[in-house]
Amino acid sequence: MEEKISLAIVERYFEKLREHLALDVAVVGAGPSGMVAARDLAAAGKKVAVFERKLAPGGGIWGGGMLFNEVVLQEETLPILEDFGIRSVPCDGGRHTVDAVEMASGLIFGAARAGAVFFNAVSVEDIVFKDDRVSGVVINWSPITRLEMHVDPLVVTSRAVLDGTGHPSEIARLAVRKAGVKIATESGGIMGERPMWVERGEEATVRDTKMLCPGLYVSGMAANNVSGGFRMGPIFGGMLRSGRKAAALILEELSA
Ligand code: 48F
Repeated sequence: MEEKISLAIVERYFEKLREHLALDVAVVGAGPSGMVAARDLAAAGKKVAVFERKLAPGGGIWGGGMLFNEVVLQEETLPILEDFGIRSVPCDGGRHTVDAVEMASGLIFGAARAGAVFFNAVSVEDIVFKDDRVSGVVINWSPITRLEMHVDPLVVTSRAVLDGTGHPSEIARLAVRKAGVKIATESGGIMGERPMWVERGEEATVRDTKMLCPGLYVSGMAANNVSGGFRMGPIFGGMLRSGRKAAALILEELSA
């Protein structure tokens, strides 16, 4: 019995990994924007994997605002929540509150159910950059990177990579720093996030969700950071819309 349980896990895990070594889309970061994108892409029939550094996917959702586990969403973004079966409660100004735990778990479940595969506790430490194009991700176990163990990574190739890494925009940073790419921002580099201005931040997150260079897209707070957008705190409508837009842009390119 004991070895059969281990065998079942090992066999299924490696089957999953083998099936996802060559992807349509590699989503880096399981925050709200990455998970909405992953769900939409998988629902459209694309082979999608989400690589998340932490043990629990969900990014910055779980803690709501200052650990009060509720987040706020604009009325017009409710249809995205409804696609995941996540509930909300109306508050003033045409906004709604959402239980942060229901939202995080609902997005995870929805993306997984649509067919996106999660590799949690896995960090993307580099990109594959071939023929002037981002063509995959270089992965390692998060504990290995955290402990700075000298262990070589594995590589997953992908037709498109989505940087959904949040505030640090780690994948765009790698493209600029290591591949010397000029990305699609005003300066051609990382502009850096600006302070809090909710309305502007929400707008910018969606506007700056785009292709940064061949093969590389950006969503969520990573989009704000690369293009110099304002931050917005625990209002999440922009994040959901950003994920949806990223998926649509990627689908358009992959189907061209
Ligand atoms: O930051 P995060 O939640 O992504 P997001 O979609 O959403 C931002 C909001 O949560 C919040 C906000 C809303 O107003 O401002 O901050 O932009 O999640 C990003 C995820 O990416 C993971 C990280 O652990 C987090 O869960 N991540 C970051 N770098 C890497 C990574 C990496 N190199 N490899 C794998 N995962």
